[in-house]
Amino acid sequence: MKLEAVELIRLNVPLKSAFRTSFSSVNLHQVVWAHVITDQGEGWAECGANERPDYSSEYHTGAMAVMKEFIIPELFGLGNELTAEAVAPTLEWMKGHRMAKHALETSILDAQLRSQGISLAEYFGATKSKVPSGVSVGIMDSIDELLGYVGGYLKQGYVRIKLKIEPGWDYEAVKAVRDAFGDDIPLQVDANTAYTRDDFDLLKRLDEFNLLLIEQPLNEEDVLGHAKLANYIDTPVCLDESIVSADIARDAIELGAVEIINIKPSRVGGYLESVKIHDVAVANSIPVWCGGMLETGIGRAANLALAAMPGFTVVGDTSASSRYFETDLTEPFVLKDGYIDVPTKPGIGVDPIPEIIERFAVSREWIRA
Ligand code: OSB
Ligand code: MG
Repeated sequence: MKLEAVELIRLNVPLKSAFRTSFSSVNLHQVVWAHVITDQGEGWAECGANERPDYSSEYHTGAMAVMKEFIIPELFGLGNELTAEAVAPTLEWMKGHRMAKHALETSILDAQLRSQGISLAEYFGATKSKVPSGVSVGIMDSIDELLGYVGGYLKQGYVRIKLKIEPGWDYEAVKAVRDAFGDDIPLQVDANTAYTRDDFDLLKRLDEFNLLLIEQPLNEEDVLGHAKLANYIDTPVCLDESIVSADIARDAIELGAVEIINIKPSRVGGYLESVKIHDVAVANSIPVWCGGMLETGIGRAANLALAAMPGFTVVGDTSASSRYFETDLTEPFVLKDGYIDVPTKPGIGVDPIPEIIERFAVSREWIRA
């Protein structure tokens, strides 16, 4: 393949309700899409970067800058040698910027597979045609509000609930959900790095709720702290922010810092690295699940294909598009008896709807060879 042009589209898509985590509260999904034109056809991907560098060091204006200044010129430089598999080796000299790399690698993978008539799920060797769907529930202003949302999601059929937590919104919130909905609902929590090594006793109190896991309680760089915590509490420790590569995953497993891994393709630099993390985890009997970054259909489609791989034995955050959005930017992803169908069409398997892109796009910029 040969790369001919890249369009970077910045979109502001309203959320149905504010999504609050320990690091931010957002009403708008502000996001960048990469749209590549190759001699074999086009491809699409969603960059996982947030508006501010609050989840990771990347943010979307920065991601666009690094794409334009460094990544896209390298890919033009490959000439006819461009393949999705060549992207990571070509960019290996470039430190970090994994979300920016992911957006380009994935849009090129989409173009490649569309031209070959192969779906992303087939390319991954995925074994499932539908995946069970969990939902991530933000921090609320009151316990009543939280119970209203959780009850609504359970009624819709979500098979697992994840509560965002932070100091002051942890034990009581989890207890209220257990008291209201019982001990049998699959329940887990995500702290997005909000605790420290001084909080181990507080986190140990959560053991009484029989949670599936606690996700990223400590700072992303405190891998050893997670190993100490995993030793101290009964709730399985899951890492999200800390796991940025297959090498880190291998080390965290060996250190006893991680018992379950959240794989987010954008965080780790793409789907090819995600597959490597899946393989490392499976080889070490560590279950994995697919996380999300509030993706529109473009990102959601590809995550579902990944989640259909055999090692994804834990329910992920791959919720229906109606969880976040009033208006879909692609074909919708619909919850059916707790499951969402894995796309079967070539590439990521969905197409953006041009009129809807026009409605939400705040800028569109072309970069040509
Ligand atoms: O930590 O998993 C996270 C959303 C944005 C940034 C980080 C996270 C999340 C979520 C929601 O929990 C996942 C989703 O439904 O896409
Ligand atoms: Mg998380």
